[in-house]
Amino acid sequence: MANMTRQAFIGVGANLGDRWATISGAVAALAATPGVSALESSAVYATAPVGVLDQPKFLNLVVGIETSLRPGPLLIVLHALEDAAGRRRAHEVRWGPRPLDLDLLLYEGEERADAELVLPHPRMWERAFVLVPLRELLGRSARFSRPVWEDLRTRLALTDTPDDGVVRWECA
Ligand code: PH2
Ligand code: MG
Ligand code: MG
Repeated sequence: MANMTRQAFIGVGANLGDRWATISGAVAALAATPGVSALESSAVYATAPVGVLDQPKFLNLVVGIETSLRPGPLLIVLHALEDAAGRRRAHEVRWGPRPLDLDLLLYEGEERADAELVLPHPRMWERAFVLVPLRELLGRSARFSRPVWEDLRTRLALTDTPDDGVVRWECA
């Protein structure tokens, strides 16, 4: 059977606890998940909070993966990693603080909007904390040059992203 691996991009964010320890642990766990391979990461960015302004700064990055998991099972993996980082979804404020947020941004060849998942992510084009790392990763990695990403690359190149409040972060 033909190789059924699909590429996907995931937005990673954290603004509670030891943000870098949580993020690096979760990215390593994602890379080690059966059905996930070839993980590549953008740089890490310190970003001013969007939505709810009165909360700690976030660390954000974007990772690209290849996966044999369909979007639904991949989403279950992402939620399990958020839970393992101590996230208590039922108790939190929308756009409020969280120890870990893993958002499925784009999944190769997939457009959908249902109760479970909306793809592409409906707010990604308004968010410099997504666009800046995504543009940086795509600009540097040859892996994500499949024709399916051509429109994405073009749109990223044409989109003027005000990137105030999004600063490269050097891990200690
Ligand atoms: N996530 C949110 C709300 N606001 N702001 C920044 N800077 N980074 C985020 O990841 C973020 C946010 C909800 O998921
Ligand atoms: Mg989010
Ligand atoms: Mg989320």
